[in-house]
Amino acid sequence: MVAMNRRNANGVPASQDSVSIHPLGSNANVLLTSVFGPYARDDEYGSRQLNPMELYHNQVTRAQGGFSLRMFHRSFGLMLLQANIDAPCALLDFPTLERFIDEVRDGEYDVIGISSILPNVGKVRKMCEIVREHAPRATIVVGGHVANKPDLAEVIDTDHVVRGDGVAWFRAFLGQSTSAPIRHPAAYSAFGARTLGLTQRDRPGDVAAMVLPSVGCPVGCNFCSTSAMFGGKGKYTNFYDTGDELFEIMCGLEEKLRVHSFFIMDENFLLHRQRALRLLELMEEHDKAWSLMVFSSGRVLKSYRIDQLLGLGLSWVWLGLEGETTQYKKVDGIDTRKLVKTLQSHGIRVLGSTIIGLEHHTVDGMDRVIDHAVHHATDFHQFMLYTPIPGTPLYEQHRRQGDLLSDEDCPPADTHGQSRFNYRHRNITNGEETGLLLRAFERDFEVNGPSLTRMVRTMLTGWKCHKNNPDERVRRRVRAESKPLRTTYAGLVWAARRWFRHDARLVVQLDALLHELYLEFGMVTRIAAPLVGLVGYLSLKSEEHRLANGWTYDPKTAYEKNPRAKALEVGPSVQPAAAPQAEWVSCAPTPERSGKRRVTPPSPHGARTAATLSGQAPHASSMSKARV
Ligand code: B12
Ligand code: SF4
Repeated sequence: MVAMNRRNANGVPASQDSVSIHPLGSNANVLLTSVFGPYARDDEYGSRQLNPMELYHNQVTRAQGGFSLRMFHRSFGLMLLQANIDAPCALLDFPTLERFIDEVRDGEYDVIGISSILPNVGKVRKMCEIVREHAPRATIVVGGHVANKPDLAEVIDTDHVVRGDGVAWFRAFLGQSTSAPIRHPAAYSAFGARTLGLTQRDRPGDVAAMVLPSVGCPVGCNFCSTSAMFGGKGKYTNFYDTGDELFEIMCGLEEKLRVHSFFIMDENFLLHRQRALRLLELMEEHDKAWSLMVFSSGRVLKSYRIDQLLGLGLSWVWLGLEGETTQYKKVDGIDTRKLVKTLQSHGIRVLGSTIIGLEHHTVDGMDRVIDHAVHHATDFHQFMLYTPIPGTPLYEQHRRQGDLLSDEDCPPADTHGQSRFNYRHRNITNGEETGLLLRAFERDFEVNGPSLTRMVRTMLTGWKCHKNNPDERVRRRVRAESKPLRTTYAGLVWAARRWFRHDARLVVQLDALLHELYLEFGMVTRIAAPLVGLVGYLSLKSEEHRLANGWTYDPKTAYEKNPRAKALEVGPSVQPAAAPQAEWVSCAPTPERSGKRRVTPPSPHGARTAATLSGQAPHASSMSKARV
């Protein structure tokens, strides 16, 4: 147990809202870490087999067996923090418990920052205990979504809990300028991609770069923890205010990582219309045929013309469908099925997201809810339980109603949206939600087949529609994206056709798709599909066998030091001479860039301006600005 006003060995007060500069300032030796694994198994610290460190297999393709899309994503929040810390700073991502203990014991750290979401609070508790035991002088800082847990300071032993943006907080804590431009980490969006039992080699050019324009979302849906975390309705934090800044960052990433596609990690990227349209202008001006993958709400998406979306290179969108007859304005009055169809007709792959267990849902009515979702025939479909997460208006509502379950009755480790309710639902009362959720995934797979073949169908449609688009940029992008349709993807459809040979309905669908691919791409595809397909099919058989035997997939540990931390290895005397390293890119004009591109000077009203509280309390959530 720790009171919020405790002081650690360095004399730094524990506080949530204010912080004085660390005594060592930007000479403090910092470790940033995510929570420890292994993840995809049940254990005493809160790992759950049902909650692997994967996006698709966790909550999208989880019922698709060997066809499930498996991949990992780095802890981008931590990477962003490291890129913006001038002090010596090491980043440990996905450690094992043993590796974490070694690092804490041997690393002589002054500050240890732990990032976590709520379900992993048990791991944070254990990690804090380890730090107190092996590095008692270190200051512990805990951030990320776990910070919204109301009683966090009572259940873990930490010096600081940081809610909201950690960049501004850390800069102030280490005595750095809080108004400097935000450096952007140079990171791929995913690694270890695997399907049908085949793990893709992570080659530059095959993977998208991660882009972090903003955090938070001003729409403020009642259940949304990312919106709540950064201020809720009307609020968000921009790291890059303008299309010019973002374009500069993306050019830097393109050059550094040799990518042409970008995963935009922004909860509602297109909502920032001026920024998005300026980005489009710059892409046209500089002839960039980039592909963009974004999250967007339906209403915002509909506010753009299709030529604007195509011009922006929109190739994949995560769209909140939420459900029929919901209260959410973002889908109000929108025919979401029609919207999905329109997007797909232009080759834009859609990941639809549906909530199971809304207030009015009942056990008897659930088939209708599921059918409504499944009939969208999105390329991917996420189903999630309606879950009140601390910090959200929905949580507050249930707290007032008094129907939340205690941590004993529903441990945080099981409150991840794929297992059970953490409150007493009005109509679904006997734990039926677990089965209802699974039924949704299974029904979607049964009716629409594997997501990967759906994606192939959408891409083929896009190819046919835009291979001769008058805009050369659109043509170039569609051609580049469609290349694998001729071989790898055709093989994938062949393998699926063979796998489902006893399922008359899917056979018809897959035969038609294969036939269309042959017609479009001719002999090469007719030869490649069965060859690639057979390899895929055999590998799929082994994968299904492995899965049946309980095989799970976990990310490898990553460990990176910034230049000053590297210099510490050689000895403190060389510290100031540490070579500038570029694991990040910046939109600050540099001599070699400023001549090439038009760069808007950083806006005086940006997130960075909000951060000029210099040296004093970066109450993280106060960084968000009401703009919408
Ligand atoms: C990428 C991602 C993942 C990756 C995880 C990658 C990883 N290495 O951790 C994958 C796909 C594996 C994943 C899995 C899950 N995720 Co997830 N995920 C995200 C996602 C989409 C993006 C995170 C991100 O990079 N954001 C961008 C960065 C810049 O923002 P940030 O992480 O919030 O970091 C900022 C601050 O939080 C803060 N900060 C962060 N860490 C620290 C540390 C310190 C010391 C300090 C001071 C500050 C600080 O500063 C950062 C800069 O401003 C978010 C949604 C979102 N848009 O944020 C959900 C989200 C974090 N995930 C969530 C959930 C629930 C899960 C799952 C349980 C799956 C599920 N059922 O949904 C699993 C859990 C897996 C596990 N076993 O732990 C929830 C968390 C809810 C909560 N309140 O705890 C979120 C918010 C989505 C949501 N709205 O439901 N996820
Ligand atoms: S639109 Fe999406 S990101 Fe924005 S608040 Fe609603 S659920 Fe969250």
